[in-house]
Amino acid sequence: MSEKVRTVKGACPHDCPDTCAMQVTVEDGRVIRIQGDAAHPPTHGALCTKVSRYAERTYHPERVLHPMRRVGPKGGGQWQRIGWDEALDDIAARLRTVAARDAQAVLPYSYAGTMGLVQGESMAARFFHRLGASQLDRTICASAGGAALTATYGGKLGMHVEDYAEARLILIWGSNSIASNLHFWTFAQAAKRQGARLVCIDPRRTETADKCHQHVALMPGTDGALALGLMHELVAHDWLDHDYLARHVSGWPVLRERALQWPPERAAQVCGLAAEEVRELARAYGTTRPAAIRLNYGMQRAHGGGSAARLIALLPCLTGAWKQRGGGMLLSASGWFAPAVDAAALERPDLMPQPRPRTINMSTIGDDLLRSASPAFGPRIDAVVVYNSNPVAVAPDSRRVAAGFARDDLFTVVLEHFMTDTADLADIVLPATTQLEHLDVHRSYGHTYALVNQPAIAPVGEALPNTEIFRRLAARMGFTEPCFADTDEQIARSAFRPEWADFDTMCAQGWVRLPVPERPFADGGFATSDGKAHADVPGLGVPDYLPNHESAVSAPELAARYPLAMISPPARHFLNSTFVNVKSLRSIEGEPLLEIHAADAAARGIADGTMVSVFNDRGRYVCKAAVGGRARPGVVNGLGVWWKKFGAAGTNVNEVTSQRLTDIGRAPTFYDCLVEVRPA
Ligand SMILES: Nc1nc2c(c(=O)[nH]1)N[C@H]1C(S)=C(S)[C@@H](COP(=O)(O)OP(=O)(O)OC[C@H]3O[C@@H](n4cnc5c(=O)[nH]c(N)nc54)[C@H](O)[C@@H]3O)O[C@H]1N2
Ligand SMILES: Nc1nc2c(c(=O)[nH]1)N[C@H]1C(S)=C(S)[C@@H](COP(=O)(O)OP(=O)(O)OC[C@H]3O[C@@H](n4cnc5c(=O)[nH]c(N)nc54)[C@H](O)[C@@H]3O)O[C@H]1N2
Ligand SMILES: [Mo]
Repeated sequence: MSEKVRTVKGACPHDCPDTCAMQVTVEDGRVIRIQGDAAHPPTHGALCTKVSRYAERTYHPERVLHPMRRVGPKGGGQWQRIGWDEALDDIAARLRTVAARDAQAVLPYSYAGTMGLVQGESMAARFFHRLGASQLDRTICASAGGAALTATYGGKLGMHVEDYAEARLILIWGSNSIASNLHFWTFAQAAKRQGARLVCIDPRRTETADKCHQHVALMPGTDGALALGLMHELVAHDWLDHDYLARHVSGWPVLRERALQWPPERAAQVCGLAAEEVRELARAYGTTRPAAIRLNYGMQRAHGGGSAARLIALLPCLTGAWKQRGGGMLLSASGWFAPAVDAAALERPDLMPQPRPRTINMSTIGDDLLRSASPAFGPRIDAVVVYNSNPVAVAPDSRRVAAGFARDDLFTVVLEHFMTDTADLADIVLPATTQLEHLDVHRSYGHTYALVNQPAIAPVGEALPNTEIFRRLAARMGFTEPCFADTDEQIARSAFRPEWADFDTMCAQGWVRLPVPERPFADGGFATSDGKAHADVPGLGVPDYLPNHESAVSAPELAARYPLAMISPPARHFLNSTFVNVKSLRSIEGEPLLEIHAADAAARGIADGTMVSVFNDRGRYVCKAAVGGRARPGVVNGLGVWWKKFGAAGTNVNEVTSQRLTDIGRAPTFYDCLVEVRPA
């Protein structure tokens, strides 16, 4: 190694349960290699295909390198390079004008482009709180499942990912783990080598389903019915842990009555399965120890998604699976970080005016940008500041989202690495640093380690970290509170309470394991007020199966016109809409595809490779058909999330998805979507 070569400790910033520890090799100020940290147990030295190419993204020739102002019509693609001072003066002046009427007319729009606690909602949140801007309800991904876990366990808590290696049965439920949770898959593989049985519960025959012993291909949005069918069998065969139920579960008698109404035949009929599949699955789950469930967010993107997640979260409480290492379930581990992260210090909600500003749900941004002022809604949205998100591509019903962002009287600022579909509709685009260029600290929603990310290189071009952009804006707005002068290191140091994750230890090692107990619920001890898992929840009752908004049961007239149920799960080589513009990854994915079963294709005169139009009352998506075994009859899979400008006719899959929300958690229902398909 030359003397100019050094290794920097990093963390993967992406919205993925794995939050890997990275080793970044820098030579002469340039990143030459990115590897997984072999010492970090969940990462065990391996990165996914996407992030091992992160340097290609950072040094991409199309990086936004300096601030730009729109010239010509909105969306016209004409930009003028401007200096930082001019850009920030301009933005401050515009925000001040809007805020002089009503600061709630300003809306921040952000999600998890980076999951970092520093470059996420620290300085940005302080800024918008102090301004009195509308608050954003960040629901686009996980809030139905999150509400379900909180109702059931008292928090977003679950198994240690490492413990799946000890399981004898793993239900991989609503998760394409090989694509979206690769480091869990490694532990599942270890269990498989020891003789464990792997079952995949997913409407799509995913690459993960290919590698499991059994694939239960249920209809989208029917997981609640399947869980109730399983419970029926657990009761009927007495595969229950009565002691665990008596001591650690509240509301079981009512749930038991409900479960008894769901014999396997009824569940199978709703799910589009054979009764024998339900019976067999129940037998395996009821009689194998340890038994683990890896639930993922795919199953909660439908009307009844929250109730279904509550039912599934209760399964290990019925069988006492929590007692064994390698038993239990995991949807999210992020709640383990709740006591460790000092969110109030990071985000300073105390800076908000009283009464607190209204809240806008990010999942209904399409409608909300098009709404006029009213007593119920409050002021029209006049300014949006987007960072860490690409709503024009990822938010549902995107024809309306794009129409909203195209409003001439809307002032839009986008902090980005690239000219995304959203940046295309901005008034001002500001260049943001990538993970290789800034400091951050991270928690995870799939393991229990806190991580640090040291900057490896100087910012590319004139890019600045999100924090610095909001710091400079705050100064221009005249915000003089001392928190607006905090450096990134001060913010990073204050993010974790030192007794949970000491910053200096994190810097030395790269990561720190939180002191989360082994077999956390072996003897109850849930995070609810009474320490029990709750089947019956005040205000919610006992969970039930709720059919999709868009199904033959709930909307027969709609189902007659649009008979196919569409889901739009992530493509393996993209991360939501991130990486779509990285050529090497895009060439692996090829082009936007709609997977369709041979019988459904034949009935419509569609062959493999036919360009098709996927449509409903909301819009129309044009892409290529992939006829084959990945789609079950009655279901089409539109893999996401492509940038519209890379799609045929400038469309992507969200043209057809709806803004309706889930039963609990106010989340989107991307996978509750009826369509029809025709050759284009
Ligand atoms: N490579 C890659 N990794 C990712 C992402 C990505 O885009 N690409 N996204 C990241 C994000 S933001 C998240 S939230 C996480 C988790 O994101 P998830 O969306 O949970 O990710 P997957 O596990 O890939 O996909 C969900 C699976 O659920 C299935 N599914 C769809 N509808 C249903 C249903 O009704 N019932 C059941 N049982 N299954 C259903 C889909 O077919 C798919 O295989 O992954 C993260 N990791
Ligand atoms: N149809 C359909 N739609 C979906 C889904 C689906 O399964 N089907 N999945 C949904 C889910 S689970 C999620 S989580 C959402 C995700 O939606 P988003 O959170 O919007 O995720 P991305 O599309 O990856 O966009 C993140 C953007 O942040 C930018 N970014 C990254 N780091 C930084 C930074 O440090 N600073 C700044 N300023 N920008 C940065 C990236 O360049 C990228 O353009 O999409 C949802 N949309
Ligand atoms: Mo997500």
